[in-house]
Amino acid sequence: WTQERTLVAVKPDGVRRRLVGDVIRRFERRGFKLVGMKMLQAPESILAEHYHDLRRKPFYPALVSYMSSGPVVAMVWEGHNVVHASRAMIGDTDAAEAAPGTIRGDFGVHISRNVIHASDSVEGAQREIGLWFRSSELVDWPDRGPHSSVS
Ligand code: YYY
Ligand code: MG
Repeated sequence: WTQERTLVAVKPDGVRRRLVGDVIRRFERRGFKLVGMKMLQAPESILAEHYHDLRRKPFYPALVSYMSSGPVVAMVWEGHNVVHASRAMIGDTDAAEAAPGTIRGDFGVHISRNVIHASDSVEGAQREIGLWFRSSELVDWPDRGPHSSVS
């Protein structure tokens, strides 16, 4: 049982559409452990670093302005295989391709309004967690008892 952590963020459209609770519920139901969470108006410095690899894409300016259009809810989830599992839970980037039952398949309306972010690799997750959270904002609470995903 290798424990991983990943960065999940409900994007401004997801916050406006009151989807934060549904997202949290899905991750909790899956047995993942919430170890960090905050709401913030994402500064452009964080967004520029977060989407650094996409900076030359034609959609980049629109992406940064969308991500700045309202608050995001950033979370760190921990658990076995959580990086891969959370990508499966959120579904394809393009809502038109995302399977029903995934977050984007259920709520996404367009590739550019796809409700949620999740890191796409263990290395990417480490980088993104360090970008969005100070280590003092992450809580390593003991996970024992009947609701623990791994007891
Ligand atoms: O990791 P993921 O969010 O699924 O997709 P990325 O390829 O990393 O793109 C990040 C982000 O950029 C995507 O969630 C929406 C936006 N975007 C877009 O607006 N138009 C595209 N053609 C591709 C991506
Ligand atoms: Mg990505």
